[in-house]
Amino acid sequence: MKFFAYKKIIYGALCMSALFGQRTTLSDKKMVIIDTDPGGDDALAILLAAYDERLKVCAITTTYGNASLQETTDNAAYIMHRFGIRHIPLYSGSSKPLVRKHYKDYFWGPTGLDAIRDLKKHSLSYTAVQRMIRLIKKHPNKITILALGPLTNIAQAIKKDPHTMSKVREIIALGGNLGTMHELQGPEFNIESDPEAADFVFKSGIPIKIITFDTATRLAITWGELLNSSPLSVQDFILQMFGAHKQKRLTEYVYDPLVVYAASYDTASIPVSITISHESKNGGQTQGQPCLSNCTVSYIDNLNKGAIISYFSKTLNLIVSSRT
Ligand SMILES: [Ca+2]
Repeated sequence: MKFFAYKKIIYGALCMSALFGQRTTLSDKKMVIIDTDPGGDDALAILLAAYDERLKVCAITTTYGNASLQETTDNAAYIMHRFGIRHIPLYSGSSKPLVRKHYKDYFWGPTGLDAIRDLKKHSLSYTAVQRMIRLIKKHPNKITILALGPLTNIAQAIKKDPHTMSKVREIIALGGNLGTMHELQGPEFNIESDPEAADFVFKSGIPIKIITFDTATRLAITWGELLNSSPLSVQDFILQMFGAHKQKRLTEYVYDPLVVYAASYDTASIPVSITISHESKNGGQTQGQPCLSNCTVSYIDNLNKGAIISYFSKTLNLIVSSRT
């Protein structure tokens, strides 16, 4: 049997990992699907998850969000190619919210990766929802979904096959704003992009942990700090991505990678009851109340900045050691 065919079978049976030389065995690892809309934050989250020794990435599924579905998928494919992540399948999913129009954030520039332009076009499969369901069916109660973009793909999967999706181990999402910072009110982008999908997912009964925009902002890990703890290959990528906006970007905060840390360390969370505004304009505002019974949603609040920076450094530096 040819090496690549043999390897494909091994990875198909045990799910997939981009790690080489890992100390943890494949069966010990926490299986994850990364649902994402790259996005510079997403790019680093993908790298961390792919090289984290505790995680086994079964698939990367893309959604519209920071940019169009074509652009976010091209960006994901580019990141995977650039950093040697070859054994994780990439599936594209939703191109728009359940009922609303997609508006781009432009936080990461018009194409989602700031200054990196003219990326190769990746053909779109639109199979993210089916593949997500298929993986959950194959590994019931084992797979955690890391939700880094609008929750449309996950909502579509629950609508299509609620029984199978009830066997998702948990969802860890970057989403919502509990309004704990006076200067940071208003909806958070991922929930605001598709409040109907978010509401559906939050009410599905699947255990969901959220890291909210205010919590992540209060933590205040800057791109500059992440850059300083990264190997040269990642520094080059970050600086290329930032292009002319480098000085401004390096003082801004890192968000999506926190989800990967929470998955890797099973970070504790506090039960919360979330309501999501459905106003036709400016919907997506979240409000939290203490949850006293039948709680499936919780928020992560107890994050340690030093421990997270140390995790980023340790994990990203595996990129160098695994490729040399
Ligand atoms: Ca994102």
